[in-house]
Amino acid sequence: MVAWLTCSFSPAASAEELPAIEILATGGTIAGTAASDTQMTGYKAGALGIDTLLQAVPAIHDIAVVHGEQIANTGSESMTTDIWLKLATRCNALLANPNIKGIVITHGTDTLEETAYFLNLVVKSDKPVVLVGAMRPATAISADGPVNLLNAVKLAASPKAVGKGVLVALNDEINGARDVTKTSTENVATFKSPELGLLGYFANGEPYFYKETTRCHTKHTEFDVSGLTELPRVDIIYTHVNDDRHLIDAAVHQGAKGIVYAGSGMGSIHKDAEPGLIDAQKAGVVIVRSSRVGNGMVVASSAEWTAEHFLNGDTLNPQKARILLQLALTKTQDLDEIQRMFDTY
Ligand code: DAS
Repeated sequence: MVAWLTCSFSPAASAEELPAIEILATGGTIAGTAASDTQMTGYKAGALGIDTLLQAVPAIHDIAVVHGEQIANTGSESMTTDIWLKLATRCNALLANPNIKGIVITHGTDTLEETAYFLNLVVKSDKPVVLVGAMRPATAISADGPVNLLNAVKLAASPKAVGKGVLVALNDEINGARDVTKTSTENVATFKSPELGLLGYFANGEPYFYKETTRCHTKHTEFDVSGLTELPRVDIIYTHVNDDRHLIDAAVHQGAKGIVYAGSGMGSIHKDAEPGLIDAQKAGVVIVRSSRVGNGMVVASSAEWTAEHFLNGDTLNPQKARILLQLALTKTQDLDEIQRMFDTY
């Protein structure tokens, strides 16, 4: 039983006046069910289809004419490139239709930031694409899914959201795909853009923008995944005390075309891991220094790392630096060109 409040609304405007919004469902907690309304963990993610989610939020029909598609039904901890490429293809096809004003994607929260950033780089439209999830399953007391979904549809239907890049709407806040990250394993206020800040808020269901990103996105990017069936393998190596080269060597052995090193501090490399990165670079693997810290820039620091042509991951967290490096490698192996991309997106 879905515990969401359901009640009937008479449409405020006739259907032909309301914007058409497509809802692409991928699963996650927003579609999750548990045995009781007090169970907040250990539920089955992606248990409910998009039609059930829409039935529980009839107010959506006052703000848009919505049509739902089930692209996948998975916990996003298991998100795949295949689903990403399906989403990108579907988004670009739908947004080319002049009658469709925007897209909402329902998604698990665990990797929502990654899908948002990937689409921020490959969707070729300035129409709104809004990702939405929930931290409590649909069957829970005070489930956050319904209001998040209502807000997301409102945002996707808003002219204010045009040209803002891919957006993330949870907990009455609007974040941009590039800077947003999940900051709490269980809090409904989990999505933040630490230091760089959110873009706006919802008040009574209305979106209000206060900022927009300075980085290139969506229709202005140089990336095109149409026709691709996979992305180049890029691995992330997370540093720690007593780090060494073994996982770097394993990544190279597995055929990694790029390695994102989640270094300490400003992308610092452990002395016992450095030889592995140097050899990987010499073998043609592109190395990007990122940081496990979570805030601040990673720019050139040690002259030796610059001399070894290790690239700088800017403010992207390691999982987002990996996405940009993957897409960069679909275009070029030129290190100066790839660094330009990290300075641009
Ligand atoms: N079930 C996890 C996921 O699909 C968590 C969530 O959705 O919030 O990402």
